[in-house]
Amino acid sequence: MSRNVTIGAAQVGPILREHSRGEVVERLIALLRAGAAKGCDLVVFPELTLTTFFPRWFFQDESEADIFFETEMPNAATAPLFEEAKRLGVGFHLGYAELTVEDGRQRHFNTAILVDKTGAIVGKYRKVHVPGHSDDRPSYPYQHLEKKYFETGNLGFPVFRAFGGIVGMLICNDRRWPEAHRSLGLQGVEMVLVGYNTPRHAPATPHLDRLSEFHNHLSMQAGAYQNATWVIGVAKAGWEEGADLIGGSCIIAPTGEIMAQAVSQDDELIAFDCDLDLGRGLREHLFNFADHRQPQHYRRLVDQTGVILPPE
Ligand code: ING
Repeated sequence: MSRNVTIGAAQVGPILREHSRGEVVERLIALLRAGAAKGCDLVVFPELTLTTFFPRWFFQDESEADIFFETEMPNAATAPLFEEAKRLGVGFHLGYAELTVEDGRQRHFNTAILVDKTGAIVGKYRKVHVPGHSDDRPSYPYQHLEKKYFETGNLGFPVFRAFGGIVGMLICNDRRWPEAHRSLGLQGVEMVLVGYNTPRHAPATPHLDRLSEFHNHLSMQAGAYQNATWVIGVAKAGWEEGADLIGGSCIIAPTGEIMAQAVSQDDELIAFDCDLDLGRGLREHLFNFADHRQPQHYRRLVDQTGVILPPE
């Protein structure tokens, strides 16, 4: 009997600085309901879904940025989302800025959680590949100060048994790094959930702007195919506080094919009924690690060529 999970990718349009958490949660609840109406078991929201992408601004005093963080989850603002999800019997993935105390000190993470159909948090991931810069670059039309506001995630690349399969999470820049997908793939992941906020124009690499959508899908389709897993990529999209964020939210099969894709730059729910056993077939044949990798030979080759030459 196949193991099907109907997944909704809930793309979110621009969130402005003036939008309250309550206003945003109302939009998320509308998307959750749209997913329930399409029979979704799980609805995936983007990275940093509760606020505007605040790392585009330089705050001299980092505590000024703390207003964009959540100190508890759920909390008063997000409780309605958890309650509605439980009432509808739909799970969800939520990206948000996490401010917590660990090892006796304040910690700031770019975080994503997995919530099951009972409203319980069953998984958490903290972004490992924190891009951008920490210094003020006022000459840029908008900045990318994630390195100033977030620490490197300290939870590794965990997978979770949920929704009848094995689920992993990545956040935005993580999706560009093969090791991130591979770390989940080597644990047998069957669904990778990835929220992202990606500006079309990257001030540091303007020559790549024309490829922003291509690189977005290339990264996730490769991750899906080479690890025989479903990948659900969900954007915060549209013209947000002077930055043009790409959309292109999509549901990608383990074959690497895009099975559903958003067509707007705004709030939009796309859904697909995902057969988790599709990946199992690829892992048993095409990507049978034990059969085709033969560690004793591979290890020798890597040892022979294992020297990583320093840049010139
Ligand atoms: N955003 C971007 C991303 O990796 C970026 C950062 C933009 C990298 C453009 C390269 C080019 O999609 C986040 N939030 O990681």
